[in-house]
Amino acid sequence: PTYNPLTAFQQHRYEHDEVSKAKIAAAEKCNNYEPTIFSKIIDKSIPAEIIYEDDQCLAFHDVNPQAPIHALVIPKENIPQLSQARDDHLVLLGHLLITAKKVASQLHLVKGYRIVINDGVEGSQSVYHLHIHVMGGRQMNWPPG
Ligand code: TR5
Repeated sequence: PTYNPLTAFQQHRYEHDEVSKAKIAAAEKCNNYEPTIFSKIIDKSIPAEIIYEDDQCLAFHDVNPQAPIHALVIPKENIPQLSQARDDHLVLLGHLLITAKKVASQLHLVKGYRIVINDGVEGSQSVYHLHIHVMGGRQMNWPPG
């Protein structure tokens, strides 16, 4: 049987929800490590407002910001989602987090900020290339929706 990320109940609930359908389709694709839009941002075939780049990662402004400052930090290696990261990604994952805090500092988020990683369908992940959200410039609410 093929891997189904949803229970039958959730599948039914989501049946008429186009957004959820798209998320499910994306979640299924991620198992094939298919390149996403972020691969095109990495190879510069699609433009992005780049904040920081090195040999391992890239940081850029989110195209649909959910806060006055909303940046993304992504590895150049295509790891589809956090739950698919391996033990040997330890140093890379640390590098992404350190980069996220440097980006926050570079963007003057001196009063604090929110770091988010969405994973999978129930985590509302929509792009299956691992990314860290760096959000700030307003009071963030808790708990997140
Ligand atoms: O929902 P998750 O956690 O997967 O977050 C994906 C994020 O990627 C969202 O916040 C989107 O707004 C963002 N996104 C999607 C696209 C995109 C982008 N950020 C910058 N540039 C983008 N391009 C060119 N194309 C996208 N489809």
